[in-house]
Amino acid sequence: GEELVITGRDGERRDDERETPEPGTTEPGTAEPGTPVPERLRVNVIRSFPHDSRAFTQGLLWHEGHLYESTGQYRRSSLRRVALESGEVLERRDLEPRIFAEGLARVGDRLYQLSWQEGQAFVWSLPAFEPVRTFEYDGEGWGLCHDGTHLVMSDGSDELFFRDPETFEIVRRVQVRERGRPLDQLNELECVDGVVWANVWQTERIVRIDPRSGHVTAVVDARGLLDDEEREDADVLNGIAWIPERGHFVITGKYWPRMFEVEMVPR
Ligand code: DDQ
Ligand code: CA
Repeated sequence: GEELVITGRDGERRDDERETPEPGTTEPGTAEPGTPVPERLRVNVIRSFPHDSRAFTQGLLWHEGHLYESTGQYRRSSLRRVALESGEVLERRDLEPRIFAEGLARVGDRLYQLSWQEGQAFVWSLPAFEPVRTFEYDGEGWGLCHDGTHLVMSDGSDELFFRDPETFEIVRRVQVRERGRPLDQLNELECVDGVVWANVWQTERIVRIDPRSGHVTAVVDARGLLDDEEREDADVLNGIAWIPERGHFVITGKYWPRMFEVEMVPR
């Protein structure tokens, strides 16, 4: 017969996860001298919405009532305008098949879209989604956000790179440290009010980074968003967008069938 499965849809950790230590973390209270002990947060789900489970989400942001999403994979990468409540794709541009798209950020009426290993960033116009220009860069492209002055970029390493949106040149870089230890695999990013939120690739952890010092000041346990059935064909959590009008985040993942409007609350 069918088993009753209690899911974490409400953001509460399930019984089987309650005693499981978070991967890659140490006991609370231990940190290298002079480094902050991160605040421990979890997600509280306000609502959830459908998400295109064929979207390999690599970048997510909110602007004037809509979500904008970059999706990856060779031959299938795209830029999308998405309705939050229905998950409907309202506008879509497909990238060249050789491009594996990554992070997405908005600067004024321009969207900047990274590629994974192709060394090119694509600039699109808003609202028309017309290609504007391309920048070249060295190394990999992972996450991207705009802090009001610079583009903040991750590349899978333990550093964040600050780029001039006019030239795409690196003007500053900072090493990210959690309790004094390097933290790499920083993937999708979200710049919010002077801090940078990053989800850590292949985990259900989201960290809050002070971009001046590189210190991780909070760690969010985002486990338990998808139920067992939804998780079957889903890949990793990836995609954080801040909705200022609601004071909430939207979180989804690669090939996730749902997205979640959440608030970060103390554990
Ligand atoms: N990244 O999103 C972590 C930056 C890259 C994810 C790439 C996942 C591999 C997909 C298969 C690659 C086919 C060549
Ligand atoms: Ca984002």
